[in-house]
Formats: sequence, structure tokens, C-alpha cells
Amino acid sequence: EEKTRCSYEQKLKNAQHSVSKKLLEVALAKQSNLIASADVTTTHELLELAEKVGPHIIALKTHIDIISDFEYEKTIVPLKALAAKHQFLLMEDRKFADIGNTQELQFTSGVFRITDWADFVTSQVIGGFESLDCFNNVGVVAIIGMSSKGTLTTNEYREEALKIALSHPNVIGGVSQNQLPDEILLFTPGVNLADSGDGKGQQYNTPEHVFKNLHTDFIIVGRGIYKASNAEEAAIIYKNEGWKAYVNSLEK
Ligand code: 5IU
Repeated sequence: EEKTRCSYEQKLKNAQHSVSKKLLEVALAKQSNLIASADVTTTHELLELAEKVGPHIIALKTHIDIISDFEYEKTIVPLKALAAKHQFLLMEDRKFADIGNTQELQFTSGVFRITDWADFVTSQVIGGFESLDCFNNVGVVAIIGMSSKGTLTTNEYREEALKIALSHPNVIGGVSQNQLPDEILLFTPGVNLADSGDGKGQQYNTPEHVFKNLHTDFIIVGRGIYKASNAEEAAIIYKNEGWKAYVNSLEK
């Protein structure tokens, strides 16, 4: 039995959190549901990618701790300027996984000072409900299920993780390879048009698959874009495929 999915307009009407609203507004304005994952290791590559794909994405997902020449002034200040210029949000994929006090320190301190620039962050919910309290100036995307082979995010784990995600006011969405309730935004990585895996446990699906079967809201694409010979062209392809798949999934 197929349940119809919720449109971005409907989700926007029901959105409680300012970051959910912003994401949905940008998605509708750009006709894009694409998040580019910038898994690159230098400031130059990061800024170059952001400049090229910026107009076509709703958010740029960073792993800021893999940037080998990170300097707040040289890395974050120009990245923020590109985000403003091209109207995309910054999603730091930090996957916090500790007690609340430690997560708070990791979020606010160190060289990265994530709290000062990220619009939203990813976090495990393994530390329990209160471990998410420290993220009250950003949106949280909770890790519910992983895309990799042999992940421990079983049905039972996902059910419990979802209870925390749905009840915490800082949570705007979840990362999962399964459908989530309409009240929460679904972010799906493991999307690639050319490959089915990477030989390191990653498992890929197509945009068509994840919109049709998971009713996802946003696709996250890393190597499909930043490894392409022309990253901008690749971003346009994923943006168009993602939007087409979203529109088709509304009609089911
Ligand atoms: N990512 C996944 N799967 C997951 C989670 C996060 O791939 O279940 I949670 C991240 C890892 C990487 C990006 O930063 O999404 C996917 O990159 P590729 O498209 O290059 O595989």
C-alpha cells in the first residue's frame, strides 16, 4: 500500500524551526533538493567547490575537521560569504556522539567554533535526549540510519532514535535510508548515478529510488559531484534528477 508523500509546501506550512523553514524556502526558490557533500581536504578546494555548485544546492555539507589548512579567517569567513552570495546553508556533518557537556565543548570551542557559523549540524542521539540541548542556536539532523554495509542502526535502534528526534525541539530532521514521519525532514546520503558502492562499505541508490521509495526530502551527494571532471555540471545533473524524482514522487 503506497502512501502519498508530503510536498515541500505542506512541510513549510507545518515547519516549527527557523532552519527547516529556510531549507524548504530555498528548495522551492531554487527548485533543488540537493545538498553537496564537500569531502575535500584543503580550503582552496572547499571554496572552489562552493563557488561552482553554490547556485544549484540548498546546503553545503562540510566535514570541517578534514581541512588540513583550516584557519577561521581564511576558511570560514569566505565560505560564509559564498553561502550568502549563492543562498545556501552550511551543514556541518560533525556527528556528535558524546555526553551533553562534551558535545557542548566540541560545538563551541576548539579551532572550528562550529556554533559561530553552521546553520545546522548532524548528531548521533546515542547520548540521549538531553545531549541535544546544547544545539539550541542551530538545527540538528539526527542520525537515525546509516547507508553503509553492516551498520548497527537496526530497526529497533532506529525506532528508539526516532523517538528522541521527534521529541527534541532542536531537531529538524533525520539521516536515514528508511522513510520517516512527515513531521521531520529526511536527509538521504548514499546517492550516486554511476556507482553502486565504493569498495569501502558505502552503498548507493539513485535519486529516483530514494524519492520514490523513501519519500526523502533532500539528497546528499559527495563524490558524484566533487570527483566529477566538471563539478558544476554534475551538480546541475543531480539537481535536475533530484527535482524530477521529487515531482514524480508526489504523483504516486
Ligand atoms: N554519510 C553517508 N552515509 C551515512 C551518513 C553519512 O554517506 O549514512 I549518517 C556521509 C559520508 C559522506 C557523504 O560525507 O555522506 C556521502 O559521500 P559520497 O556521496 O561521496 O559517498
